Amino acid sequence: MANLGKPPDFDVVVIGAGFAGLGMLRRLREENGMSVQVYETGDGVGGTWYWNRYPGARCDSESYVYCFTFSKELLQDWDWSGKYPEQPEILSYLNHVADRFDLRRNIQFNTRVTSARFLEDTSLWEIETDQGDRVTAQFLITGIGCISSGNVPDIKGLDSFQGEWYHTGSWPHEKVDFAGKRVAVIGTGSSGIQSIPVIAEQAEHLSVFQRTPQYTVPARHGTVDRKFIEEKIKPNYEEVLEKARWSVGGFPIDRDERSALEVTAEERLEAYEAGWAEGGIRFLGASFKDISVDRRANDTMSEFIRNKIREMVSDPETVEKLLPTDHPFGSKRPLIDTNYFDTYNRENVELIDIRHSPIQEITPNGIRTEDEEYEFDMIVFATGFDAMTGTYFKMDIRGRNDLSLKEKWSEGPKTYLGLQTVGFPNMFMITGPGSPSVLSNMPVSIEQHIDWIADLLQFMRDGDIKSVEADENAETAWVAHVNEVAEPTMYMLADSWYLGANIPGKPRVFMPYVGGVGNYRKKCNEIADNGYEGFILDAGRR
Ligand code: N01
Repeated sequence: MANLGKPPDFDVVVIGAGFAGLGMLRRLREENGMSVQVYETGDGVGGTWYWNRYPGARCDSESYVYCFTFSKELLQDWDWSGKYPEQPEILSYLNHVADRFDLRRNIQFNTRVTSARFLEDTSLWEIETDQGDRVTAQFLITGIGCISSGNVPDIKGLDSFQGEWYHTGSWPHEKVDFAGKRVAVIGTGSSGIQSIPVIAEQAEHLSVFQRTPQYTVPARHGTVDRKFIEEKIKPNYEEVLEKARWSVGGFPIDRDERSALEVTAEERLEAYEAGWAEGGIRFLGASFKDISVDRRANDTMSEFIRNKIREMVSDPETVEKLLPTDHPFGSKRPLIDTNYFDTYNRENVELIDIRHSPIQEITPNGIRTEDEEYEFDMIVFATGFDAMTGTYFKMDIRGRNDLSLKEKWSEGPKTYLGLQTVGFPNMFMITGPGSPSVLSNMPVSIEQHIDWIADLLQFMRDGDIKSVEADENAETAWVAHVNEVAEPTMYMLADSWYLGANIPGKPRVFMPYVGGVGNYRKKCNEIADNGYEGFILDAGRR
């Protein structure tokens, strides 16, 4: 009761200084006039792009839409050099934003939030860090990323390995030298397929340990098309961005509104070939409308990609191992690569199928599978993340009645709009589970949440409202809706991290919202316009 009447140390504590944390800080400080403290584990800004420094790391969104949009000047001034932004350049961009908008003065680096507790008598949050901070704030906002808790599989013997080993998601800041080394890469998701071709060029020998063969589409990466940017994008930026905001995936592209099954086989092939030639999101996002919901339509695209693999890889045995046949295209995160399949034509690269001969243990000298023992100087784990919930559970977050978030979400995350969870008043999640988040171009979804949360905080301040909490019925209905829209899609037909399937023991629940960023934005706007329907706004506390 001692805190009653005492103002909090900050209006808002934000966790994380990636895209989400930086944007939230700027918006609340500059436009809402609030006091904000950001805590960040790393020694610099960047979030995902601070940690994921592995060779070949770049974003799958084309660079001109992978950015903040709050400043017209920033949009006009910043020039990306590549069609897809590369990790060092995204990190420079985020550092530029931090400097240009003077954000660092409210960020405490090298500081991990260890716990956050809701104090019911005052409706404040009390936040503790590993640096000994203990502060109070009216609001707690997480900008901790969706894929930020690295997963190093629990393989017997890792401690005994005498070489070097790394996880792609916490790559060293110093250069890792592959020259003359025998390298193993475990995992063929986005991080694996980006790093494998680059490591293959540098290492003496590379062995790729593949559990699930993947569909991947050429990125057609290269330098940015300046003429396109100067003539089509920069003069029309607002229009381009609006299109992205109201699209399905957060990209300003038009989907083919025909069914893959209503056109002739020749027309279909022509469309797939055109998309393949353009590459990346233009193959994935601009394709027929029913690829993600109709298995027969999907089969046409899946088979098209399998045929491309057959054409690109010369050794028939390797082709067989690489062909994805156990899940439809798009049921796992679609991948975009540069020279991935070509890499298997190199003399110094071999593919090891661990679906049929699983890894038994890591030995002092390498890796032993059921069939063979291999020697390595270096192991790279491209084995992904405990996505969407893992980073939340690393902190002890407790809401009303001392309820821990880990306990509340023990059967899978439950949220209202992916923004709040019942029992945790005044806490917001930027791109939390139950929002489009990882199924979209992230900055589009991040900025939508930033603006929506900041508008609500302003509404509360203007109306002298002290606390806000999602209503139980609204949350139950939203969780049911998230499941209902996911159910008929291809996403339910693979063991993916979207479903938590990559982490032993994790509940199998589809975590992001598949209804599209435009529909979702509309829903959030309507809820706000209706006086924040489904949220309990309380003027009484504090
Ligand atoms: O991780 P993943 P990621 N033994 O989970 C395998 C984003 N991202 O870091 O498929 C052996 O996708 C696992 O096998 P399987 C993007 O959203 C974006 O690559 O589960 N293998 C799989 O092959 C992405 O989806 C970008 O059977 C094991 C791989 O490791 C997300 O981050 C770039 C294993 C993990 O793939 C995660 O991507 C990078 C085990 N015990 C990342 N456990 C861009 O925008 C897992 N695997 C470009």
